[in-house]
Amino acid sequence: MSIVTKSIVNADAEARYLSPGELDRIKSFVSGGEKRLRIAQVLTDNRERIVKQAGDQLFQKRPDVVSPGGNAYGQEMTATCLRDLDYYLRLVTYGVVAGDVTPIEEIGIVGVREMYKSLGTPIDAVAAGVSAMKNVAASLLSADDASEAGAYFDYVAGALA
Ligand SMILES: CCC1=C(C)/C(=C/C2=NC(=C\c3[nH]c(/C=C4\NC(=O)[C@H](C)[C@H]4CC)c(C)c3CCC(=O)O)/C(CCC(=O)O)=C2C)NC1=O
Repeated sequence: MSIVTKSIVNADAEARYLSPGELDRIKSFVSGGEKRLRIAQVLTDNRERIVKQAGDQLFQKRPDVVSPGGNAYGQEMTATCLRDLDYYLRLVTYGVVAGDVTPIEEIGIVGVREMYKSLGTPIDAVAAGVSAMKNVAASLLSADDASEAGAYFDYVAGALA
């Protein structure tokens, strides 16, 4: 939920007008809108490159995951692993656009620890893959935009670490 929807739901629950504090937060959300959309556009346009390069970096750092016995061993499993990175990049774009980690949390974090455990997927390696995406994305963005986007990658990596 974006700050706009959230503020309206809260205010209406108390049948009141939006407070000055809520209006201030909405103002800063709206004025940052262009920047958030610009970042989401770059991440979306470069998704294949971000996922591919991050995957290469991850498999160099963690050759165990793509070695025999590793969870992402074999063409099909490696492709599924890269698909998961693509999922998280997509969720990061949702967070960037909403200016809020809630969509990321609800779609991709709740219950994920148990899920990866049952799949035998080393979750710390997924987190390392997300951090690698953060670095590749940063190379495509201005320092200021990279720092804004970085917060969402960090949120995911932190939640998976
Ligand atoms: C949008 C929210 C969402 C997420 C996050 C998600 C993840 C997800 N990853 C899965 C599998 C998987 N995920 C991986 C990923 C990896 N293995 C590794 O060693 C690497 C560290 C890592 C890549 C970075 C692999 C290899 C599988 C297949 C495991 C198997 O089938 O044994 C599965 C099991 C079903 C399937 O294969 O599709 C799910 C549900 N699905 C979703 O809908």
